[in-house]
Amino acid sequence: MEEADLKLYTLWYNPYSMSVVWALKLKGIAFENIEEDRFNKVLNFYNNTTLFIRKHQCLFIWWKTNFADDEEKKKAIEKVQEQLKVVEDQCFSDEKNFFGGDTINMVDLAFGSVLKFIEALEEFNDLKVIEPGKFHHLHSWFNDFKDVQVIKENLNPNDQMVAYFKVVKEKYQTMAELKLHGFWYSPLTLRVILTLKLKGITYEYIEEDRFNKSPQLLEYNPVHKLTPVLVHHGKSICESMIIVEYVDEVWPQNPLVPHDPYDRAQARFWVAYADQMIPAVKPLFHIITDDEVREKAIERVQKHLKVIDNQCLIDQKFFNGDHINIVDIALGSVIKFLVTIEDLNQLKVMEAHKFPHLYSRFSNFKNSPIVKENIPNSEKLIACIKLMREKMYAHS
Ligand SMILES: N[C@@H](CCC(=O)N[C@@H](CS)C(=O)NCC(=O)O)C(=O)O
Repeated sequence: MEEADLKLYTLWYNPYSMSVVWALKLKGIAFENIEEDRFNKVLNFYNNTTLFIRKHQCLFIWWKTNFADDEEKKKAIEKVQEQLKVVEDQCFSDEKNFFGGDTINMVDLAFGSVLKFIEALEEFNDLKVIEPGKFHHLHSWFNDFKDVQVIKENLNPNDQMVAYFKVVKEKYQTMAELKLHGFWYSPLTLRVILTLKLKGITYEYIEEDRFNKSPQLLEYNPVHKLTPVLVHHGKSICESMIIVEYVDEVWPQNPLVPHDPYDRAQARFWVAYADQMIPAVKPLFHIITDDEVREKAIERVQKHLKVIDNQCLIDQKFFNGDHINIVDIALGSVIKFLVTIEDLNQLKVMEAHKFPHLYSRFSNFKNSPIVKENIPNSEKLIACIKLMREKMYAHS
């Protein structure tokens, strides 16, 4: 079989992935191994992890945290050992080396990957769980298993796994410290998501329901009761661009706000302009049946676009010059909203020939890697906005 015919998406340190990799290697099947990034797609990751936590709760606890005290540590070890004891007492027969007899089979692969994971966790947390005295059969079987040529050649080194566990732990700690409440389809939430992604910061994302906001959101933003809200160490920060600047100050890597005071003032001017443009864009969100009213609404937005095209984009520093900065984030999110509405309502507002600079800069912006990866999918967005609009009309 050609390598291109078979693709395997893995997390290299994960026991499930390990079992499948070993199975393919044992069969001598060529495959393309595509390594996934656990933290890149935070939402999916959470969904998947829920399953993982349920299945291997005790293992997961070890990985994620330090034990609060010795009692907790003891309990976690006991819980895993209870399960290992079942395997030790029930699964082995003296005549066979492996579950598969003389050669390994799928049971060996399944247990092997879990034991490998436990072994790395033992080192990571300085614990002893698979004690040879208590788990004689399991211990010697695992040594034989690791000695099988194909397994030996495809065994992740413990120090590499321990180093990765450390990274994961740190990321979880940041996630516990930093939470973002938002709507995935909102341009203002997008501002904050892009900022955090551009800085490479891990956070927990909490999707709010516009029609049934969480009590936490109402508590964190009691004044406006709007998203996005960032919660850092339990303290909330509201207003999208205030959040962007806050993040930029706390995590200075990949700076977004210009250092020079004059440039900074200019950047803030255009950020304010992007926000001032929103009330002009909003009416286009609705179905406007009167042609004259619709044309007037379009003209109003186009006046703003002209100003940006003529005044803001002359300066290469802004709107995707060398690096994305706060002006790109503020304007880019509003323009993304505008072009979505254009598609939704079949309007032509940001015409390339009328706003050539804006048109090409927005295209650079949306195609830059971090933006491309995190900007909502247009079709999904339009479907969602349509539904939301119906719901809003039904409520009013
Ligand atoms: N100026 C605020 C505006 C926030 C805002 O309007 N958020 C909208 C989402 S795009 C919201 O939460 N709407 C919910 C509602 O209106 O109840 C900011 O920049 O964060």
